[in-house]
Amino acid sequence: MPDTFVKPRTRPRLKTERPKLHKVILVNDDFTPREFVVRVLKAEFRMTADQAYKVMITAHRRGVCVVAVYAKDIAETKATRATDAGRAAGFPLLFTTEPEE
Ligand code: TYC
Repeated sequence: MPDTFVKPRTRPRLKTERPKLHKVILVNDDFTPREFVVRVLKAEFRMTADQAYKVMITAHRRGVCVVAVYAKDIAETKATRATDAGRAAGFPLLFTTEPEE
């Protein structure tokens, strides 16, 4: 066999890795009004007023709160849009993403 020959894989892969989901995380700050955070959560993440309030107040008290999980590109798009909504209104509101374990 010439040494450039690559032996084809004969055994099927045992595991098909599912793409990881990514968390969207809301980060607290001292400047963005609570009502504004709630409004962005409702608009961008389709939350009820009740759900949005609970996420906002958790981030306010603990520093961060997981908002939702999505496929990577969707998580990043939503985090960017939500962060941009804050910036457009002059607030330092921040949403980040990170892969789930
Ligand atoms: N801490 C802000 C305030 O007291 C409210 C707030 C909550 C801001 C959560 C950001 O992610 C946040 N006005």
